[in-house]
Amino acid sequence: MAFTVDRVDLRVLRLPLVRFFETSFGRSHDRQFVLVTLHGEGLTAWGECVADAHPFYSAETTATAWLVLRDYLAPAVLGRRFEHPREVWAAVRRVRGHRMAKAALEMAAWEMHAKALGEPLWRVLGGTRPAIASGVSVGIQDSLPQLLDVIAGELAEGYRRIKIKIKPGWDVGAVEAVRQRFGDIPLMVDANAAYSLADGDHLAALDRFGLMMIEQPLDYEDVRDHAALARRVATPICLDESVDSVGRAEEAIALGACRIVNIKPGRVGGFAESVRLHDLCAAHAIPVWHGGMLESGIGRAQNVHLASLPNFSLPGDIAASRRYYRPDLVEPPIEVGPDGTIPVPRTPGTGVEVIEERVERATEERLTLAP
Ligand code: OSB
Ligand code: MG
Repeated sequence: MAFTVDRVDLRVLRLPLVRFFETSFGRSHDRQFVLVTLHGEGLTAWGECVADAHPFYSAETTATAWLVLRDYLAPAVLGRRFEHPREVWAAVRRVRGHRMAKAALEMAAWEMHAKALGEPLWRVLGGTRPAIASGVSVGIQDSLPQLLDVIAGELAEGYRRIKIKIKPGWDVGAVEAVRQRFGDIPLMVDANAAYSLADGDHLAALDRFGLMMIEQPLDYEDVRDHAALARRVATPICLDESVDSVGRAEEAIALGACRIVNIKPGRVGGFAESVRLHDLCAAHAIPVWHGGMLESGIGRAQNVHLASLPNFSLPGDIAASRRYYRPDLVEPPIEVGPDGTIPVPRTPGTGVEVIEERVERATEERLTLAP
């Protein structure tokens, strides 16, 4: 449904994590992010930018997202009438890159569109599943016994698959310990680009553990090297960081660099690009799953809707609010049932309410933009 954006609020929020989260690129104890609020048609819609305070996962940071949203993206949509949220991507096309900043704005526009229509977000995105299968991403721990304790807790919660973060020195031994203790659970690893092709033999040593996949073993630009690695390891390779656009995914698939793709709407520039990526993968029989960026309930609730599209056939990294933030910024919080699934809300919009007083408390900086 057509909508006009009358006002854009930008905020920088910081939330402490319930427990630290460590990947091959470092340990975090809190999450800083830009929150976009769109006002129009008497409605409020939200977009959480997944860029972090540091440029370790992506070149974008909260500071770059703030600048680009303030000076270029918000001005490109303010006061403009959109017939459909798909038009937002074209409206910001002149700005190169900055896909996470664009995504925050674009995803908010989809939420506004759904709310204006009185439809749940999944319906306007093309979702079909009534519930999504939930997995967890378990960070690098201080010791193997600690890793096993954390995983035991997650399995008791009902999660459908376990992903552990790996890096050189925390890989084969960790996987071996997990297999020994928990047997044949659905298990995968994520290296966040910590290896190079020279580590091919070492990564092939993971083959004997029957992992679902190895996520992003090599560097961001090394699509060709991933294709070479895929010929040396039996475990399927999944790409995360390398797939920053639909075009890059087309190349990766053509080269045989991946058999599975992780979709994060923030990484590719929003929902329209995510749906295109989802459809491209489906056309090539490449299953996808929904990644996570330690989102608050605002971003997490939107992710649940996208993950209900048909080719999201593997459990993703969308887990319960309480693993991350207590309290979360939304009510009701995102919860995982004993069967390891999250229901996809059937009420208009996202199905969650943003608790503005909690947003206010977490706000470090704010700015209101009007035409
Ligand atoms: O590589 O998937 C990743 C978190 C931050 C940055 C990158 C990644 C992750 C996760 C956490 O794995 C997923 C989540 O629980 O939100
Ligand atoms: Mg990843």
